Parts: sequence; structure tokens; C-alpha cells
Amino acid sequence: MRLFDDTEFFSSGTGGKKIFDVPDADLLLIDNFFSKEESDYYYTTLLHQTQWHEYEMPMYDKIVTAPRLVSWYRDEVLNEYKTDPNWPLELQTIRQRVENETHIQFNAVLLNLYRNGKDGVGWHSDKTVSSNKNMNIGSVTFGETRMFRLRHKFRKEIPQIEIPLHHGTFLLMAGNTNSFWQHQVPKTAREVLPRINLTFRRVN
Ligand SMILES: O=C(O)CCC(=O)C(=O)O
Ligand SMILES: [Mn+2]
Repeated sequence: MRLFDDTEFFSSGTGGKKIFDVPDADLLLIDNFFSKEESDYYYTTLLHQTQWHEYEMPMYDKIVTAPRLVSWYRDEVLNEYKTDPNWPLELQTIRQRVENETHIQFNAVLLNLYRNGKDGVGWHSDKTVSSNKNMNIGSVTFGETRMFRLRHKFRKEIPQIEIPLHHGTFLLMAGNTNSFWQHQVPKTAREVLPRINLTFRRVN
């Protein structure tokens, strides 16, 4: 396996935090939130031990298979969701680190596996649950660096934001961010290795 060494080119120093000064968003980026060793361990373990599923999603008038694999855990199981309440130890540990950093409690995590450059996720906002208007999303990345783009939903004059999310990076989308901004991970023609993204959420 090639090692994901490109963290060093972009990092703002160990533990460097970046807050984005943009309207209607609370975005915090921490490169090297996990060390190289930790990130390698989580990448390998999650890649091989996760029960990855295909995900069928509505697209216009059709149902299509999403270009990525997913897995989903939450603390309690509601009947309408197919979920696994038994969080693997690694996910519990990662969640604890995220909660210690943000002082936000998360009760669910969505794992995405981008197998290669043909996998991605199109423009969307993460759904806000009605009783949970300000939905905070804590995002952790392991593996290949992929571009994470954000665009304002209503103010086209505001430039898009591009954030390369590296091995071991943490990104917090807090407060109103998901009400005003959409995000995507575009497909790429580059030869890329797999990338795993974890989004910690609070769901009802
Ligand atoms: O892979 C990422 O960085 C983002 C994933 C995402 O937006 C989602 O699962 O809602
Ligand atoms: Mn999303």
C-alpha cells in the first residue's frame, strides 16, 4: 500500500487549526487531527472490517446506485432504519476524540468509502432534522486526499471554497453551515487510492 504522505505538503503544522472567514458558515479545519500512525491504523482497519453497503438513492425519476459504499451506525435503532447499534471500538474511540475537541455530542456516524476516482458525492446539504435546526457535522478523513468543495446556496457571488481533505483531517461544519451551504466531493480522473470519510451527526 502506498503511504498517504501528502499530509505534510499542506498541513499548517501539527495541530494547526483553520477557521474559515466566510458568511453564513462555521467551518473549522484541523489537519493532522490524527497522527500518521493513527490514521494508517484507522484507514486499514475501517477499510477491511466495515460492512460496506451499496446505497440506492432517488435521482430525478429513477433509483440509482450511489457512486460510493456506505455504512451507518447510531446509538439507538429506530424501526425504519437498518442500523447497527454495536459501534466497533475504533469508531467509539474516534467519536470520543471528536467530542473532546468540539464539546458536541454525536449519536450517529455515516461512513463513506470512495473506492477510486469514479466515486464521489454530488452537491447537497446534510439534512437538518426539524427539532435540530443547527445540525453540526464532524467529518474525519482517512486515506487518499480528495477535494471537498462548498458553495453558498443563495449568494452566487460568494466564491466556492475548496478544501483538500487529507489523511487524518478533521472538519467541523457547525451552526447554520448546512442551511446556507452545499458541499460535494467531485469525481476525479486522477488515479487515486481509496478514501474513507466519517461524518458524525446528531440524529433524532
Ligand atoms: O466525503 C466527504 O467528505 C463528505 C461526505 C458527505 O458529504 C456526506 O456523507 O454527507
Ligand atoms: Mn454531506
